[in-house]
Amino acid sequence: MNHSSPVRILLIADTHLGFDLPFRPRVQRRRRGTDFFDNYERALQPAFDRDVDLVIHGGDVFFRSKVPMTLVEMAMKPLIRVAEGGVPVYIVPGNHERSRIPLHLWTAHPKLHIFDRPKTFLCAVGNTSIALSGFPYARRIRDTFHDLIEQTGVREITADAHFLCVHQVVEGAQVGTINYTFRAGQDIIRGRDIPRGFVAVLAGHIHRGQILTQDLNHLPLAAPVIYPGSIERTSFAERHEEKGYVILQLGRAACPEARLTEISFVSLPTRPMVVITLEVERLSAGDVEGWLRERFSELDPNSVVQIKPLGSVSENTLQVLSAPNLRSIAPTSMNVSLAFASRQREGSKM
Ligand SMILES: [Mn+2]
Repeated sequence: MNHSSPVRILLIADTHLGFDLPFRPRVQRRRRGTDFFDNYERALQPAFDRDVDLVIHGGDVFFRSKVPMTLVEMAMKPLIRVAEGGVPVYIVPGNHERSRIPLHLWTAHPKLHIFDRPKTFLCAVGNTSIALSGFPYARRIRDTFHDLIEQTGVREITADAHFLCVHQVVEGAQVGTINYTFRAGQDIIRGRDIPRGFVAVLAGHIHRGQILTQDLNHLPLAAPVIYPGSIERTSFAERHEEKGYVILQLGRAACPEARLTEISFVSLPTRPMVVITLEVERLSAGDVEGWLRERFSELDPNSVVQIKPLGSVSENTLQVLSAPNLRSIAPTSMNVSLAFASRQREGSKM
């Protein structure tokens, strides 16, 4: 890219690699794990094509904190490819990395950078200098947020544009099918605590893509908080959400300071996710199977289906709903699971 081009940043987060991807599966069935890897590759395509200048991963690279080395290598490979192509990659360790990606390996490449502690990376794109400040996921951040920012050393660094990279909840963020809104809590950053001086806060952790521009009192934030969201649906609470990643464009036209000129959400393909409510008491055990077959036949064969029984389930019905039996009656292209109504708030698992 030449010097007058705007700076383009690819923001991806919550890739949850390893989700439904057992290396030694006990059961042969379609797995969703490949969907996550496919979208990971799709999201990084602009970086493979060198159509962006830098990549930021907002955290939760993996689906949990303990992962096999094979998976780490599978996750690294595309990022190394990006870095090898000359596009630097910056990773914020998320809660699933236990706030430290198991990745001594990952720092082996000079263009792969990890916020393994509060720090600020300086990066030059053409004649624009960009400072990326960040820190790994921190619990109980409400009272330590300012200190963590100070610890990044951001104040000692002069740049055309400063970004804050985090894996945290900011108040006002919404999740779930009921639009649950995060408000007060030890793990939630107050909107008014976002300091001036950043072009934007680039964030992972909230799986629904969204941009926050005001706090709970409708006062403008000092910088927009941009969540690209997860690249695939990690729970049924996300079933209505579009998935994707974000491309930011930073321009300097007629403006002494660089500012965002474009924020584009790019959608990624996802399989339909469907919840089937089974009113057990209205069907005899003998009818349940036929009723389910009928429901399955009405769905896109690539659906990811959850069956939610309502009412008390008899032993016979339970057998119909056993995992092997559900697999035998659903098309093999579907993923079918059973979930009993739970008291857990939808959307609470990130
Ligand atoms: Mn996550």
